[in-house]
Amino acid sequence: MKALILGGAGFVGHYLINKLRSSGHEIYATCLPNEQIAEKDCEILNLDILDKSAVTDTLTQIKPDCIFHLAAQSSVSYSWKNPQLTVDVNVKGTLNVLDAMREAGLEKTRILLIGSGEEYGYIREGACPINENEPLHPGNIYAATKACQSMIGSIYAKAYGMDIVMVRAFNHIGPAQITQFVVADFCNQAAQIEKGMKEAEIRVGNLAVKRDFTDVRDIVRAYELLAQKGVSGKIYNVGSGNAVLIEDILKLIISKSKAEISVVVDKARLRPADIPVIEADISLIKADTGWEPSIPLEKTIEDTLDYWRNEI
Ligand code: A2R
Repeated sequence: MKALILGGAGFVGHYLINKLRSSGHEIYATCLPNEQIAEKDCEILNLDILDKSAVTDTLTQIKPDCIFHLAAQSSVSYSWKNPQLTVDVNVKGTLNVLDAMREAGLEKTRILLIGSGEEYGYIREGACPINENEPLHPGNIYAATKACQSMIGSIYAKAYGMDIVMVRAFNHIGPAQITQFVVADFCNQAAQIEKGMKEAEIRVGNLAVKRDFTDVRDIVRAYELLAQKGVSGKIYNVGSGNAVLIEDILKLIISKSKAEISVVVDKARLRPADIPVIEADISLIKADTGWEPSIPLEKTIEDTLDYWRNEI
């Protein structure tokens, strides 16, 4: 398969390139002009998805068999600071990609639109683990843009017969994730404390929420399977199916650390609004592809801590 990864320089892009390469696929990956993709054995192109004619040119030139659309403004906290850019990239950018596919005659090419478990937002009581048919009540700007992306994907699949598979990925974690995300942030702080580079306290935001964490290496395996076996027009949750308190994750990180660490609440890390629990029902992806997560949380935390120990 000739695979095109849009947004290949990001956290997931790195793992997806490696996964698809190990499966023997031919890979093209795009990144913004100011970004770099370290992987060899794949064709790298510069592309800003806000430049629609450039997207059309890229698709016409490559004619991929499958597109993985990862390009996004992917941070919830940054979406509060820059809602305009978040809407531009995540909504207009996705429309550019879908319209460019039509212009390039690629309606029958499969595309995975990567959305988020955040789309469900304020989940009604008793709805967790949440399945794909639940109504969406996004609670932040990022979530609203991803909900919009999945709605546009459903509309284009129906209206134009396009081969679109939509994904709602719940929190994914692992080595090399940037520290805007909670687990990477805590592991980075713990590693700095171990090296005596910082006072022995981890600064935290809201610890009382529960999220559904999956190792990024399991996530990209799910994307490959969805590219092969997902049903066009369907939306799939990708997650662990098991929500964990952020506080328990922090305790796990501290228990794996070699230093004595205390915890301090930092008001700057609290968000304007937080959803209390998000947990995925993953029965649909299991039924259609056979996928389920295989890497335990403890192993992901150990690997992420090791990554930061080597990195700093
Ligand atoms: O924001 P940057 O400079 O880190 O670049 C991100 C890139 N990106 C774009 N690519 C093309 N055209 C744009 N206008 C544009 N704006 C941003 O997409 C970044 O390199 C990549 C997305 O990667 P990450 O931010 O690391 O997200 P991650 O964790 O790999 O998630 C992949 C997908 C995203 O759609 C998430 O919203 C979803 O999975 O959870």
